[in-house]
Amino acid sequence: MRRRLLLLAPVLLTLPAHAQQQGDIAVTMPWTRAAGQNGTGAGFLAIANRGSAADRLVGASSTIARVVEIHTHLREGDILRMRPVAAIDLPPGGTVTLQPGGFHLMLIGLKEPLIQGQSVPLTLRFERAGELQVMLAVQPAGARGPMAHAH
Ligand SMILES: [Cu+2]
Repeated sequence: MRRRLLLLAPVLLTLPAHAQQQGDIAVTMPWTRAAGQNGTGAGFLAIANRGSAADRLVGASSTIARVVEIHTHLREGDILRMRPVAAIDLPPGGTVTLQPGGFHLMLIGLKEPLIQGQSVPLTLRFERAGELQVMLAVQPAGARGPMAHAH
C-alpha cells in the first residue's frame, strides 16, 4: 500500500507543470464538465502571462460548439448572474484563473456530448500572443475543480 502511494505521487505532482505555451502565455489545468449534446458546457483553465507586457484573452472557439463566449459572474444582491465580457485582462507576471463562480468560457450549442474521461479541443485567442489550442479534460457534471476524479 505504502509502495503504491509512493509510485503515484510523482505523477500527480507533474500534472500542473504540463503548461501549454504560446508566446508569453502559458495555460494549465484546462477542464470542463460532462454535458449533453445541444446543451451548454463551461470551460475552465488558468492563464499565466510570463511576459513583461500586458495581454488579453479576446476570444475562443471550439469545433465541438456552435459558439464560445467569455463570461464572468456578477453578484446582484443574493443572485449570481453570468454576463458575457469582451476580453479578460492578463497583467504581466500575473495568473488569471477561470473557475466556477468566476470567469469561464461558455461552450454554447454543443455538437456532441461532453463525456467524462474524454478531452475536447478549445482554441484561445490572445491579443498579443495569438492562438493557442488546449484540450479540456471532461470532469463529472457538477465538478468544482479539475482534480475531482470519480472512480
Ligand atoms: Cu456562462
